[in-house]
Amino acid sequence: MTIKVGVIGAGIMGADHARILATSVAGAELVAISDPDAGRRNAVAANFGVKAAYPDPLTLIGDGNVDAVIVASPDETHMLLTLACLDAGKPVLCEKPLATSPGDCLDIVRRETAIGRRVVQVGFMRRFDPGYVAMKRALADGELGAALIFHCVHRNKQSTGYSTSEGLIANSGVHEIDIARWLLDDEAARAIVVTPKPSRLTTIRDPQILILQMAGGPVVEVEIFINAQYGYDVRAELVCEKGTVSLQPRSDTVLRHGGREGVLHGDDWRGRFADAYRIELQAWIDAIAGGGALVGASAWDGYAATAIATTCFDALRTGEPADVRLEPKPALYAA
Ligand code: ISE
Repeated sequence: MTIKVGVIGAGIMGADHARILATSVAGAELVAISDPDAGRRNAVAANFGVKAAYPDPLTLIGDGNVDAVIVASPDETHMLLTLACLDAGKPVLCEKPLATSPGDCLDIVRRETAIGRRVVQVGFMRRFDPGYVAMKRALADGELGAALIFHCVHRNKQSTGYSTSEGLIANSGVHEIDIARWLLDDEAARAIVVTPKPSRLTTIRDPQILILQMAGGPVVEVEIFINAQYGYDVRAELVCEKGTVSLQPRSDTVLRHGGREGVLHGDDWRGRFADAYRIELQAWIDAIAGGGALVGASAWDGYAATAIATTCFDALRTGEPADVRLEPKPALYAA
């Protein structure tokens, strides 16, 4: 069975999802693309032989030839497009964030809960990254003992178009929030954000240190630095009672030149997480085709990530710790 997929958005991520679907995912066919920018949508359509290229995303969702939808349009459009997919009864993989406010995320959670089965997956692709998957397995094996501290580093070469200090958390920090919840199988209870004097190469509070106290005990500490200049760099080390487990620096090559030895850092996240994106899309297609449960982040996870990020905004503004308050979790998302 082939799942016919429509991709909404032909920007950086939409075009990349389209490419991965068209070239590297078994059992999927890219049948439609939508973007208000004719140049971008026509380029994706031409590159991958897609006949249906629409300016309007709702036309794509309504296209009877489209079985499932990827939403990779601007963040503020995610909520309405995901709701439209739910109304059309089509499985949807929505890029992060699920919506830009906790209330909007809850609208999606409520709509999905009323349907009574999971239709929405949120594009937190790190859950499929082989490195993070191995870290989670190491923790589950039990040899390391209980998790104590999760150190994370999230550096971008240069900011990609967002211009507020909150944007660091909403755009980049949100991945760390999600991976910490997933890895530790725990919920954030309290957030603290501290910042040094900002880099002189930016006008916002960059870098930032985000600290999450998890309900079950561990502390998560995240450096976010989105104008780090030298390249894209994501690191993580989980400190446990009897040892630690870290991500390996990811590079296919080691460069030795001019008296130095080093690994290469790409310009953005697409190379670093190429495997994660491919495995994520394959798992999504397999779940839809097999009628099985979706295995990626749920609408509830999308809500939690946005709610925790919003709590971090408060902590950033006030310089004080802020408590995370989540709504009760519906039974649909138990386990
Ligand atoms: C970007 O929007 C992403 O989602 C990337 O995965 C993340 O690493 C980057 O910091 C964000 O700007």
